[in-house]
Amino acid sequence: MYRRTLRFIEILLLSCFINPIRSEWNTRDYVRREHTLTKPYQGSGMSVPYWDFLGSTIVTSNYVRLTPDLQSKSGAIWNTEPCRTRNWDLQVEFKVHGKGKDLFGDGFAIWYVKDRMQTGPVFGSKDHFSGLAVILDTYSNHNGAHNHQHPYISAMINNGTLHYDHDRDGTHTQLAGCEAKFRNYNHNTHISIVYKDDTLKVSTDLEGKNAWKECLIVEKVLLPTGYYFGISATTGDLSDNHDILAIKFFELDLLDTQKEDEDRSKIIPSAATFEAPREHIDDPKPAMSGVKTFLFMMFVAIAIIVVVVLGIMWYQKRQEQSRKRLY
Ligand SMILES: *[C@@H]1O[C@H](CO)[C@@H](O)[C@H](O)[C@H]1NC(C)=O
Ligand SMILES: [Ca+2]
Repeated sequence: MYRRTLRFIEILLLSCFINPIRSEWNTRDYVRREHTLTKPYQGSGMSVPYWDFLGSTIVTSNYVRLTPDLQSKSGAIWNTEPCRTRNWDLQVEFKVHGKGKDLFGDGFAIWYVKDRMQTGPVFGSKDHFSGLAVILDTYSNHNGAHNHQHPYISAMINNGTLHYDHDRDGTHTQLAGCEAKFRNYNHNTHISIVYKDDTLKVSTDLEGKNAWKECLIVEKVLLPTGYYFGISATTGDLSDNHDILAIKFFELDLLDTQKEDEDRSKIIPSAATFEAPREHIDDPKPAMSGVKTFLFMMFVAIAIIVVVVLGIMWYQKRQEQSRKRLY
């Protein structure tokens, strides 16, 4: 009771001060059971309604583990029902954890794609996919520095022609991304993928504060209806437990500008801001070194002193002259 009261107050405070709050409390949105995975996972018998499993995936009463914290594992879960909804919010509660302090990997990917149940090299799933991938990459494969840190979350749209380049952590095909430290928390972590009005928005709740933090937002993203949701993970030389605790799918209202009977099933995945495979651009030069910064600050300080001293001298001289004029 005490906890519930506390939580109510917390929600009240959060809804006053933090925007946007987790849409879990947005009762207008409609949960679709056929794209949702919640405890208890198993129905009658061993099967999990609406979800199929691949590879190293195991189901316990508390989590669905895509990979254990062991080398060279690969697992996935795939929704059995195609998504017929135009505007949606897919929220995934997950936990990535392992013994590795500095070395861990590789990460996992949340899919909305044409072909389900395909194994492959992109976090355990098929390359040259058709649709959307939201990639939670824990390991930097790139030799030399990125201009961002890992773990890193990125979004990629593919019409089947693009290759995900692991050696560059997909930075050359991504739409957008953000750094996100989502490993080894005691509490569970959440990610929300909202596709609404042809805008893709990815947010995270990693602090356990029940508030979404925006990771990336991309406009003019076209995705068809009729694709499948899935989540896949891999480990290689490095490993982690990749656990999924819940998947919740919310159907969002149609906008006034959207027609109910519009056929969206033939759309080819695309994004207006899409950057086609581009030449490798060197990372920007590191900022000034400590010594350089010190010298620069000293130069600035000396310049200021000189200006001030000259100013005082000029002022005194002017005072003297005006005094002379008075007499
Ligand atoms: C698929 O994407 C590539 C890369 O952006 C683009 O060049 C090509 O025209 C697209 N194909 C179709 C059929 O949209
Ligand atoms: Ca990587």
